[in-house]
Amino acid sequence: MNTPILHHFDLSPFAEKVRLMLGLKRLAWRSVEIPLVMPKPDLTALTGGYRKTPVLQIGADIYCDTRLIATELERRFPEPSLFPDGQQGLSLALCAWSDRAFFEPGAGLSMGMNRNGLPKAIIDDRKAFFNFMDFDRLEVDLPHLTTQLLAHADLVDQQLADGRPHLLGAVPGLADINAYFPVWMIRSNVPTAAALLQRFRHLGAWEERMRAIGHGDRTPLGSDAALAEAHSTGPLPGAGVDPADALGLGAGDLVQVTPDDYGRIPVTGTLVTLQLREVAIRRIDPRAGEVVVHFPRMGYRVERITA
Ligand SMILES: N[C@@H](CCC(=O)N[C@@H](CS)C(=O)NCC(=O)O)C(=O)O
Repeated sequence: MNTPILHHFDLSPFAEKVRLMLGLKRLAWRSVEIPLVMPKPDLTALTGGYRKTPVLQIGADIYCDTRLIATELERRFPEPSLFPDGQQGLSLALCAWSDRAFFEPGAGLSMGMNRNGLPKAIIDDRKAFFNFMDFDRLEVDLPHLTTQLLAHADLVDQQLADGRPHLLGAVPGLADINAYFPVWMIRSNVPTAAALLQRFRHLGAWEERMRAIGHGDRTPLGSDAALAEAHSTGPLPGAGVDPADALGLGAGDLVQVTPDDYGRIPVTGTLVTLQLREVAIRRIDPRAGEVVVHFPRMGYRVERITA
């Protein structure tokens, strides 16, 4: 029951981030393939509406967003660490860089170069979802997006320029995984990626080292089995509500939690955890039973609602 379940699809770059975390920690995990577009009824039965990819399930605890998934995996499975040499704050801070500034031009290039070959359902879904992408200008913007992507890839190359094997030293960690997943995305999706990236002298060998981390020990699982597992397991007790929290909320308050960037679908439940690093809400779902859905504080708006 404590074996993690990752709800994801193979093409997802944010899921690649978590697959590498699982690989670095050499964990066994179960893989539930989710649809690429809405609706995702089996996923949202667990999350209460959150639709982004990936989501990590452990029993009846559901972890949304890769930055919280990183800290939860580290808490439950400390060794090998995602934060070697005490680099936790810096490594997590880098999520703000790579999840947005590095990812967005890469996602724009991937979409802009492939949109003619993609099913209409995917284009329509992502048009409504990726509010940072101007679909009317994507083709015109390809050169600009290329410059932005390369400027960020260059930061990685600069950091590796003294010959160190990984970004913060000898051992790989979340800092590397953060920097790697946008590069993985464009290598997978952008036909000109090899030509674009060949100017960087250190990137390629580092990418090979990152690939060698692997994905741990993955076995497939059906979404019905994942829902049944949530249903038959109770969630962990929450960490409680910080009385000094600026929002002034209390345990048991009915709240909604909403991403503040894209995919702004609110999730409603009763508050069980409100701490500096995490918010978690309890909800009852007819199929998943009693679950607790966890989010990072960073990037999520928490609001009290009246029933
Ligand atoms: N902040 C989120 C971002 C996740 C995200 O944007 N994932 C993309 C896929 S790589 C997504 O949800 N795409 C739409 C979908 O899968 O429905 C995280 O770190 O997990």
